[in-house]
Amino acid sequence: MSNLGLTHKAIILKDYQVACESRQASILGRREVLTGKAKFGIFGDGKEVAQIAMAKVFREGDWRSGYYRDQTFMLASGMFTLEEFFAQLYGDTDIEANPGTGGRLMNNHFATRSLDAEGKWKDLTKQKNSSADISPTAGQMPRLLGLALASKLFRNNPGLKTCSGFSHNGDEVAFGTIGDASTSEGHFFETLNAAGVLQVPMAVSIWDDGWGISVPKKYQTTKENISELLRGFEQKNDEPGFLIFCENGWDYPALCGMYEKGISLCRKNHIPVLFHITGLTQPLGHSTSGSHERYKTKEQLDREKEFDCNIQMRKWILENEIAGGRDLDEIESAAVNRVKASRDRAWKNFQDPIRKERELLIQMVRTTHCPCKKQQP
Ligand SMILES: Cc1ncc(C[n+]2csc(CCOP(=O)(O)OP(=O)(O)O)c2C)c(N)n1
Repeated sequence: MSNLGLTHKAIILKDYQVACESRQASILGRREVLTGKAKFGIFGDGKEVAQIAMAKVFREGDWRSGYYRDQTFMLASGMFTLEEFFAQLYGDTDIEANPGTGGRLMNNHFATRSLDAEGKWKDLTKQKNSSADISPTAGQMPRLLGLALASKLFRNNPGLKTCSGFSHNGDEVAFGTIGDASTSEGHFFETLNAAGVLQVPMAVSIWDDGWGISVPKKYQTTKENISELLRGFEQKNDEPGFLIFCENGWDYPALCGMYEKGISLCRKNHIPVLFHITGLTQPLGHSTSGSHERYKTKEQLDREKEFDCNIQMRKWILENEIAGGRDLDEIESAAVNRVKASRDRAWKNFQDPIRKERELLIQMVRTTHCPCKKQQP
């Protein structure tokens, strides 16, 4: 059991609330796309609990370099709001509403702002940071290495000691995330090897749901087990290498304990860490462009329903008598309402400028003399 507040009922229930809100955001987000209000959706459903555990050890000054499944991590770490979730889904170009992308990136591509309105560096040690996601899978990996190397340089290079606003003695960890299929890319292996050689504070989480769109792991990963393949990178007998952890993606207390242990060693000793999170699911399938019922068997779909991380977390709370079924029902229905309200606010904000522009245009047409006006209804 970890020290990360798991004895406190309020913290556990708050975590469950975030998991439920994030799931509802995915469900409603998919609906927004399928009803034509947004163009494309790819979400973080099925990966909520592990990301909540990871967010507990993510500090001000740390960096994320990840991919489109990380919405729960972004919400739980406070780098992103539910309103921003919908604003980015709609492609809102208003940077107040959508500060992460300003509508210039694909949905669920996350970023925080490192510069202020005047273009000057903010104090990055006082905020949580995310570099901007890019769409080629595994493209986030080389940048992750660079972010981790920066910490090492800030710790070891005397010339950088006077440079303020970027690092506290290199105590910052670079957190990376990647899907299991994308670990087949060259960038992934090159980054891991370089991090092992350089011994940098890089923490990679692999969200393993067993699929790369419709391609199962057996066609993608030797032995169908990426952490087993990477055992050669593991630190042994004080030789430089990686710490490797493997945990089920639905085991909330174990995940919290694992991240606490792994990140404290990574931060203090600059040892790269790999977290292989297995047994994750995709309740809504890969993206709004497909339907996983077409390529997964009934047995697979049933297993995914049973081992859905949010359902397993609910079960754990009940079994450990942390809260009753009615309390959890209330959290779940409040999550539905909160997400709907956030969607409505984001939609209104997105529509308002369009509405105003349209009204202005109508007014202009009405007040301008137009020869064909009479023929118009
Ligand atoms: C370099 C590259 N090749 C192909 C794609 C198309 N693509 C987008 S997501 C994806 C599958 C990724 O699967 P995985 O890494 O397991 O992540 P998951 O979506 O399952 O979390 C593919 C092939 C891409 N975006 N970039």
